[in-house]
Amino acid sequence: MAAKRFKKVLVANRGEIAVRVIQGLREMGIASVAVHSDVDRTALHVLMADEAVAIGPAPAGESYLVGERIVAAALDTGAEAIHPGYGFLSENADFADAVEQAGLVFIGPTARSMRLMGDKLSARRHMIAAGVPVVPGTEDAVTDPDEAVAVAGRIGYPVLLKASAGGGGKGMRVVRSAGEMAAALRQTRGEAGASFADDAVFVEKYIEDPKHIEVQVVGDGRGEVVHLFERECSVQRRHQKVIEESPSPSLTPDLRARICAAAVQTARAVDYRGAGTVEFILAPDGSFHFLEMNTRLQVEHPVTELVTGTDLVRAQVLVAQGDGLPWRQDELAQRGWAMEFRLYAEDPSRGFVPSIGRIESLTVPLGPGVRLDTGVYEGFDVPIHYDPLLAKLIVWAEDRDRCIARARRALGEFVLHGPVHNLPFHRWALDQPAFRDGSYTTHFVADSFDQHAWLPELDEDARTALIAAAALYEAGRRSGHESPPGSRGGGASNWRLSALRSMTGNG
Ligand code: MV4
Repeated sequence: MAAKRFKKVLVANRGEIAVRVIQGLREMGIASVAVHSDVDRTALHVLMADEAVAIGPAPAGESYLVGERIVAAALDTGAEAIHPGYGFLSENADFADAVEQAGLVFIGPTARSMRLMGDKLSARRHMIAAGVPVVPGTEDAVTDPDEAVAVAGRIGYPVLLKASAGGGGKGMRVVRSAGEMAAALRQTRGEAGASFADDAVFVEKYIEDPKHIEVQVVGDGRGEVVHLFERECSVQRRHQKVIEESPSPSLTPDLRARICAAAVQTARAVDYRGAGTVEFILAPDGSFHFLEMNTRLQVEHPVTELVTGTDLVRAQVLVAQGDGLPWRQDELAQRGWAMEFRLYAEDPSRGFVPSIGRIESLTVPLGPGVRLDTGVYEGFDVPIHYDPLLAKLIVWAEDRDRCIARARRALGEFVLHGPVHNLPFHRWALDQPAFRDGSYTTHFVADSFDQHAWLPELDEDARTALIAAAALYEAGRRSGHESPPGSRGGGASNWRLSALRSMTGNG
């Protein structure tokens, strides 16, 4: 295939990923077209792109998810290709078809790969046929509770009921005994039918306390596939990843080689084109199983870029142009260690509810080994309509200990005023023993993070002032009650806690 160099590409996304793609295009000498909703008129991706097209009102369903408007914007501006980023239309096979039917190039996999991997049962069947290890379970949808009980009897409890059309942790239910099966199956099918218009549910062995390991792959669509090693993504909260790192602290060289080979086998089995990620679950006994394949560039791709010294957006563009892969497998290696900290506008002390508002001040750490992929700037009003991800801090160092030290330094220098955010959560996570020694699993946040016992850290002066103020307040209150300070049980630590909580708004 003769390579056709793109001159202009439309970026069908917003926020930090749209900025990242625009930067990659610019480095390749390719002009960029941004699209934006009404509230995003002054968003960073719009300011950075060479051109911008308004595509509708704030709700994503009326703008970023309207495929026809995006295709029309590309045709109107003379763009030759569309980069979908992640989320929105990135894994929508009908959109990929519409892009190609308009004579444009979709920078991503074929619609066929997206359909095949978008359905979990179909992905499972393909992987079984390709010889990739999958979690023990059924190859077909299960509707009869007696059949589900028979399967569970064979593979052993607990089992997991999974909706074939589910994703991101939706449509899953753990079943621990035969007595729970009928009701659980009915509920999971009902929810799947209502949420995904597809009530197909299958049974899998439930792996307790797993690690989430994923492998970055890039294919040329003609059978050639390379992997760029793994990312460990077990620091997550309700299926939303918060910290990712590469390499995984849990893989031996042998296990790494086997997981990466299974990922390549997965991608080859579908003649994969472009960048994709194969997700595995790693059980405490060291066995690993295919879970699903994400047919897009992922949020956490920068940790792979830093550890392998590559540019995945450039690779996506080259493959889409028909240039083939930019590297051979033997040119790729992991060097050093990288971690990504997702900066969300959400409040860790209030169940991580999203927060909005103007970015009042922003001091970015930078310095050696620090990268910031951001979608915001000082003065920008964070809209309520989209994902609360503001930016990603990615840190690289020669080994894991130095990476943690550098991350602590960078997170300590980072100042953001405006929306409530999770920087204090990251500083907390870095100090947890299970994180520091790399033993953390997908249950880490749920098991270790207690929002009610958690005090966001204060600097020393603020802490001293608060404790002094609380002591004075308490002494005054107690003298009014005729009881000397400290005469009631647990006094000192209790008042200190409650005073700190009320004064930091961390009740
Ligand atoms: C599992 C599992 C345990 N056993 N499957 C969650 C989202 C989807 N990608 C698959 N997920 C899981 N599937 C079996 N058979 C545990 C999870 C899971 C999980 C997986 C990856 C990352 C974080 C997770 C958090 C909770 C549960």
